[in-house]
Amino acid sequence: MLHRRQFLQSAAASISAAGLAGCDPSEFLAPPTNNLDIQHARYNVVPNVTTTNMVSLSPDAAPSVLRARQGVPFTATVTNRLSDYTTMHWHGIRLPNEMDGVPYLTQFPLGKDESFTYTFTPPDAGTYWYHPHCMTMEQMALGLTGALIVDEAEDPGFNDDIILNLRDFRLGKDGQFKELFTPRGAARGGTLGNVRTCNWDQNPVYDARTGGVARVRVLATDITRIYKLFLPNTRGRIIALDGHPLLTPLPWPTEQAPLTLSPGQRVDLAIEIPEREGTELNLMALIGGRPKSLARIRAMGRSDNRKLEELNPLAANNISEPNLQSAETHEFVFGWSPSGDLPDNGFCGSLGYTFWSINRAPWAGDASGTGPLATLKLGDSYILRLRNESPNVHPIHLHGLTFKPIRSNKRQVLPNWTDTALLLKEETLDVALVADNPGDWAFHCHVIEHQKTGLAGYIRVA
Ligand SMILES: [Cu+2]
Repeated sequence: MLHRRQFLQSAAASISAAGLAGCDPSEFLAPPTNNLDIQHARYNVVPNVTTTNMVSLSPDAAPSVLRARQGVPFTATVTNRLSDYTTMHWHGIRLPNEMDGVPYLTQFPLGKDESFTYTFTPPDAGTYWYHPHCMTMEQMALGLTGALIVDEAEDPGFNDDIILNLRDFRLGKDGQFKELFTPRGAARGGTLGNVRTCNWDQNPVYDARTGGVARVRVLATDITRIYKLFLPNTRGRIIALDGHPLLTPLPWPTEQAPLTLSPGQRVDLAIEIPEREGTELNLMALIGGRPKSLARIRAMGRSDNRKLEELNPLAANNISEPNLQSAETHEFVFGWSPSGDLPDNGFCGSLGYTFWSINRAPWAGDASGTGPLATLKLGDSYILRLRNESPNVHPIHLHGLTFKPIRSNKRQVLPNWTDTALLLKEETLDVALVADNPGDWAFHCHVIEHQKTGLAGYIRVA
């Protein structure tokens, strides 16, 4: 094995050799490895008060935005500096099963000071995110939810690329965390936070080129809240949902008809920045029926005089179209479970009780406990019939595969590719996919208290 110094010397030698050849030395360096240390952090979420005991990738900042490029290998070495176990999951990315970060299903959880190197080549460009998949109720609630941006192979030509990671925290008057979950919350819609943030700040402002066209990526990484979003007095269009360019257009959201973004979902917006420097646009949400500003975008600099119409549409990601004629249907019933104690079956934490089930069986959440809910044949098309028997809504997330809603008994659905579909009360939603990625893929509600109290399972593709 090379020692670090020898490695540096040999790297320097190759750079100087490349330099002699008259080439750009940076072309000869391997893509950077992301070294991600999961650790405790302190941060002023509320001005002048330091919230301690947060979880991030650095001691004093929100989880960093990670960037990958479509079709180029991405590597991240994750080291656990916490005393609890953990893993990292890459939400929405179609990757090899062993890189999916689901404890026991795809890997063993990482103990203190243990590392795991995740490496995959993202096939799809767009807005994705990362979060732990072990001790999720604690580590996500304490802050560890970050953006993973997969840049298009060709630059789509925006003036700015603004990332708005939305989430709440449950803080007391002293700025410290209150109890993160409650049986009452878990049995209903989940336990809501009380401090709304964007990138861990309250109603922050970001600058964008005056008169330019900005790409604004909004990520709902909260563990509970379903956002109802709109941008008043803003000229824009929705260009992608859950990572993928739209196949069917979505209307521009308004206060009367806001865009619903449930936990796990992302939306990409193209926005015209006003022509007058200093003008602010607001990303708003209806919270308890009232409009609240979550983030602001301010026009700065000399005008670029651009219009939305100048933009080329984003290039489609290459996703196989399911054959609905040959597709077999599998039904999944999301409902209650007899309330009871759920034994902790591993190192990834249990809330200690169960309220929910898929196909009548509760599952411990982060860890595999029962057999697959369904086994799909590699390469075949399927319809997954998601049937909600409960009076609550559930954002249903499937790992490793991309699907599209095709019909519902409750509403007209728009067939856009996704990894997370919000299932309404008493809705039966059919989604279609090609089972083209082999492995055991976690399938669960993204209201984390639901996931951790029974609403989780996995689907096998073989
Ligand atoms: Cu749920």
